[in-house]
Amino acid sequence: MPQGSSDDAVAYTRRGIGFFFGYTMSFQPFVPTTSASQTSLLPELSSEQSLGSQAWLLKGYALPHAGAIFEAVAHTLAGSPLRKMPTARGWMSVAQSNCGDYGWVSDRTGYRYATADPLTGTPWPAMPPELYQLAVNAAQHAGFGGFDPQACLINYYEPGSRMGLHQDRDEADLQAPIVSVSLGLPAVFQFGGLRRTDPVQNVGLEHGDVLVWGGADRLRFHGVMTVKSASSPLAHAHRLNLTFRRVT
Ligand code: MD3
Ligand code: FE
Repeated sequence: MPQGSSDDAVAYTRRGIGFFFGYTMSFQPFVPTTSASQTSLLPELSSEQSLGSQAWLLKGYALPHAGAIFEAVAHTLAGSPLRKMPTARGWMSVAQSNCGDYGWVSDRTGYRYATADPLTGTPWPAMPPELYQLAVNAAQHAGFGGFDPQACLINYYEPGSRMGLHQDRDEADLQAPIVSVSLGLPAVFQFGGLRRTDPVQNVGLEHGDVLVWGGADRLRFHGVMTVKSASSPLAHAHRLNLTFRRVT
């Protein structure tokens, strides 16, 4: 058994179960309705916005697939439940899990990718083909042909959850694209520069939005401001974000 894992497993389990049931109750299938705050309900109205030379916001790109994504994610969470991971100094604010050949994990000793879930001791659930294909297609759409993701990190934000400014640099190829899919409650994404102190651009992320970035923009600092329990016209109580990565 890896060092420190018995304590962590208890915490994982206590928190994991609550989050898992929270998840099943709050992501029911829904029928979108038009509203002023939701600008991209129609797939044919999805648009691309350039955030950097190799960073793209594909507004509404995942909307036609939202139901299938929720189903696929619920399926993988049945094998590896959501849990708040320990960090060197406390706990992640966001509940997380993974699917695919590798999963991002944090514990008291640091961050890394692992082929097995420390909570279950078994490999992460396979990446569902519809999630894999969505990520490959979105990458292609943004100019990154041949993307072959190995990891899908599932980030689950309850109101009050946030993700502080950080860089993603645990992967072998720091030019390879990352694809992120946002569903549920809206959030304000912070898109910074290559230094922590560089000014940040605030970008609203809504249900169905997809971000793709790589190359020169890959090491930009970024974060997610505290998610609000929105007066969202959609019946979502949480925010779900999926990030697809090449790890090795
Ligand atoms: C732009 N997740 O899991 S995804 C993460 O919404 C993470 O849960 C956030 O940051 C979330 O590591 C943001 C969008 C994103 C991720 C990484 C980037 C955009 C990025 C790295 C560089 C530039
Ligand atoms: Fe990140």
